[in-house]
Amino acid sequence: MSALAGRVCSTPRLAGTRPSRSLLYSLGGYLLLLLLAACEHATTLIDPTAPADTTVDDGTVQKATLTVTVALTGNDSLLASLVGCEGGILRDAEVTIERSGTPGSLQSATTDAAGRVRFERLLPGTYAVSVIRVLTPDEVAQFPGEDADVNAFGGAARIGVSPPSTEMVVQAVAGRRGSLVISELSLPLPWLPAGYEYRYGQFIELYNNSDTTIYLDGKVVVRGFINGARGSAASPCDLHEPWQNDPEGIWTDLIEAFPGSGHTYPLAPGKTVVVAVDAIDHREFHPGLQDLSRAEFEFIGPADVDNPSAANMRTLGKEFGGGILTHGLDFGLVDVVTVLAEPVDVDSLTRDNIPALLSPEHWRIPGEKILDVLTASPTPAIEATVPYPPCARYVHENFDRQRAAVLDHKKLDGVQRRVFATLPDGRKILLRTKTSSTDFVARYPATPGFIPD
Ligand SMILES: [Ca+2]
Ligand SMILES: [Ca+2]
Repeated sequence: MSALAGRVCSTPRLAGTRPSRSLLYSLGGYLLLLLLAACEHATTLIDPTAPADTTVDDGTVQKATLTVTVALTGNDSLLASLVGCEGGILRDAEVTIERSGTPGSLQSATTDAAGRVRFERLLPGTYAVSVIRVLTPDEVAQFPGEDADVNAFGGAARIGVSPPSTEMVVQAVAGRRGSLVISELSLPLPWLPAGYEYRYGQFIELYNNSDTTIYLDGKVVVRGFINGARGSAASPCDLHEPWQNDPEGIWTDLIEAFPGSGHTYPLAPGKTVVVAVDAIDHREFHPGLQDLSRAEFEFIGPADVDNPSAANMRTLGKEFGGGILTHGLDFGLVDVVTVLAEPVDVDSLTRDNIPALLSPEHWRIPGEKILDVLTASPTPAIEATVPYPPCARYVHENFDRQRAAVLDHKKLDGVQRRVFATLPDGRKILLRTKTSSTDFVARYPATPGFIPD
């Protein structure tokens, strides 16, 4: 890897340091971010000259048609029949397709009465297909009591599309609203007048989306394995695919647990809790940041502020060393895999060494422990400037069907889970279909501690 990357990696990125502005600008913002993200774990660095897949329509490629039928089986089929979708077929579902390695190739359409949709004039290639039909509260009211937590049908698959036509069936399943969910993640990265980027204003907000009190004690907040989110010649997507696309769970080396002995930290239905990287008033550093001094919890690193009124999260995974993790967990710069899970005994988790990482040891959070997942990537406009294409999947579709392309760190906003319904007493039920692209939107400003309408 080039001397360029070496210089970037050796540039400290701590608040209070002032890396050369000319160096930063010469690289371009997101290229820099990518390199820094890679440097966090000293992942094999990326050849800046490697082209992204920029296949274009030059008039010589034979085009293909893709027909998608959305089907349901078993109890999910019975539920669908209660909302007008007879015969194991899902009508009025939004089907979205995206060609692998081609940012900006998203298309979507709605299924007809036969549960079918057709896309014309596609470039051949591998396509990610996702399906969602969000139910209305009136539709959910027709379900039996044990299925009152269903709020959508969704599904996903990948398929190779070739001329002249390809047909496929996507199985959709009922999505349930869950219990403790991620309601907001904010990853602001303002450039301060003093000449550096400030990254400690991050927070995650969780929400009790169920009807009963939840105890946070021991539950874990995890940064999933994201260093392989983008492919390059030195670190192709295939290399990390077995860990990224593991149907059994989500791999991580950064695991943070709530303190408490079992019943110390109750969270009532409809209530939020905020975990800040630093529980301080960040407006002191930039007016667009948030006052997180009343956050209930904070992450703690080796060179950190410690607000005594915010309980400290416990580090169960890799200890934070130096570099950019000096203030505790950091949710990421370019791509995001954030996982919420039941308490885990790290010593009993499945371990593995993931190749091409300086810190290869990772643990697997098993699927049955996972409560909620958010996967996200930059907005399409920013994605178009990132020279390294995202890999097909950041996690297996068992956990999240499609990432939300919403990240823009300069906007200082929050990636927020959408409201599905509001109960007569005002309590909000949030949308959870296990499809980040459906469930989350970016909103300015961030709203730590409350759910906006
Ligand atoms: Ca901290
Ligand atoms: Ca909020």
